[in-house]
Amino acid sequence: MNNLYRTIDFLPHGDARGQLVAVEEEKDIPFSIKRVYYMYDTTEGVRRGFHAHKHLEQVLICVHGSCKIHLDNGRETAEVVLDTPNRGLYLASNIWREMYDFSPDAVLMVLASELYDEADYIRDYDAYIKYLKTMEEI
Ligand code: T46
Repeated sequence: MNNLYRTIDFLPHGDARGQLVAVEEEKDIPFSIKRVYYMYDTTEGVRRGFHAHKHLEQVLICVHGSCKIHLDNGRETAEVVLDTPNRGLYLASNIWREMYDFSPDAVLMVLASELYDEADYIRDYDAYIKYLKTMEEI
């Protein structure tokens, strides 16, 4: 058990034709899905993210290829490898995240609990630590 993330393994419906994974809100995904986005054609060596969310919950699924996620909650950090299309990475709110080491063929899909709202982002690490202190999380 850790305070940074949890992984969710989805059941692949495999047969002679190949694999199929279905995810349902409030069942496989622990929230109602309001938005889906995905990133691909990521420039080699690039690092993305560098922010936390005040309220947003998300599940990240690398549906093709691989990438790594750096996580930080102000007290501890973790590096998570996403390289399995039937595994999701659940991130609650208030977790700093950076995505890196994308393979050239990586497609990182994200299921989100809210519509896009720039006001929900904390894009400065020092501001994030101050925000956690106001929340008395560290
Ligand atoms: C997160 C990580 C895992 C939109 O217009 N709508 C959207 O739903 C999103 C996600 C982004 N955008 C725009 C905002 C920026 O102009 O797309 C551009 C790239 O977004 P950003 O720089 O925030 O992308 P990342 O890869 O740094 O972060 C994204 C998500 O924004 C973020 O919520 O947790 O992926």
